[in-house]
Amino acid sequence: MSKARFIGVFGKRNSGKSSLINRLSGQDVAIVSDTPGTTTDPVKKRMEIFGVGPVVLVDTAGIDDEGALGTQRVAKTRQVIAQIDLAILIYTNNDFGKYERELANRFAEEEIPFILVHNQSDIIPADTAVAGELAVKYACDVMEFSCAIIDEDEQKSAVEQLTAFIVKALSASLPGQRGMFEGLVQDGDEIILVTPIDSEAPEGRLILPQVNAIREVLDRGGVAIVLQPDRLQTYLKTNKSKIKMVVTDSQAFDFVSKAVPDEIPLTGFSILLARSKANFANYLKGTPQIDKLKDGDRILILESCSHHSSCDDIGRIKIPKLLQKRTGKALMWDVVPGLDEIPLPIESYSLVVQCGGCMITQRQLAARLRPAVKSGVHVTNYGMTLAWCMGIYERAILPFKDEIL
Ligand SMILES: Nc1nc2c(ncn2[C@@H]2O[C@H](COP(=O)(O)OP(=O)(O)O)[C@@H](O)[C@H]2O)c(=O)[nH]1
Ligand SMILES: [Mg+2]
Repeated sequence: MSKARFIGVFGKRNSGKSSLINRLSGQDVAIVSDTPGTTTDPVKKRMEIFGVGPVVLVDTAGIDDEGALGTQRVAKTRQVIAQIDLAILIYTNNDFGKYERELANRFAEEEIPFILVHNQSDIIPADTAVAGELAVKYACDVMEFSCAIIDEDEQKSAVEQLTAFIVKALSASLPGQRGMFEGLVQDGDEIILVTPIDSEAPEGRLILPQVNAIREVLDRGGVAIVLQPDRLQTYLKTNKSKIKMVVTDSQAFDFVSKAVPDEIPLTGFSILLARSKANFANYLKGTPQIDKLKDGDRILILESCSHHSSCDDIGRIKIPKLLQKRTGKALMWDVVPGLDEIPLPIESYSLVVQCGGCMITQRQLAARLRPAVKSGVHVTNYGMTLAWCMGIYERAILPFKDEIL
């Protein structure tokens, strides 16, 4: 999962979006010009903000473009909004009109925190009454800014003020991903991590969920015992009483579940990973619905990284095959990569299967599934679907049964 937080910079053409991004990042990354609509593609600038970590500033040039067809503009706005953790909305000339109000309402609707910036205040200063009203109406920070200040100290303090608002808004917003082992490992606990080194294992290294699991067990003061399936039985024979939990690769679940006595909690890396991200409670509700699918039901598969061919295989081939086999029903499929438009109204689907989401942020994941969750369409994800179809789900979620709504 990408750890960076995304900040979208919105405002009418020539309001100073690119200039503000340059000021914030201290570099000339965005093209600044007097000709409206100069930047047509969203420009992304990565930077570090102390207290937040890596952020990506997204220049949303073009989404106020009256030349573009209305529907295109809306789609583009929707795509940007789906990606961001925070919005900065620029207005000038004390004019908070239809365009600004619509955006502010969208942010509120999508639960995206935002900051209002009155830019070009060197030309027309912000009317404090207007700013105050906006601050109350939208319960957000409003600040006066100018990208044209020449005095370095003044510029620095304005940027510091804006940065402070960003830090405040981001730390109050949706919490970041929680740990895979949150609430599961305490000081001194021994956790067995079963990691088969088979033909599917990459050459010379462990895969990321395994590496993260080891690191997190250590961070939590636990003891990580990493072994291959064939070592498990022998190890358990002498150390059983000390083991707090066993985590295994799903592929080895069958074998491992026979070796691990019922009194020791057993789960899978992919389940822990799903638990660490948005929507786990919804997945817990949605996954068992797989067995209620009927002939002709339509399944939506959301593949968040359109370029990752191994995930692609899971979404396009493995999951449909397994679901078909498990249910024995004639199902229909729509596979949607990236942030592409979903072809049918969300209510047309009986189940939404989201990929693991390792390439997107927590908020992007939550935003992607929000329409389904809001409409009461059942949702699950790749790892939990695999577990269900392999018949290992019940035992694998047992350690989290209290988290089921
Ligand atoms: N005087 C003044 N000019 C500004 C300010 N911010 C931006 N500009 C100028 O306004 C024009 C448009 O700015 P730009 O950042 O390209 O706007 P964008 O279309 O929203 O990205 C450029 O000529 C900038 O130099 C400001 O605070 N004060
Ligand atoms: Mg621009």
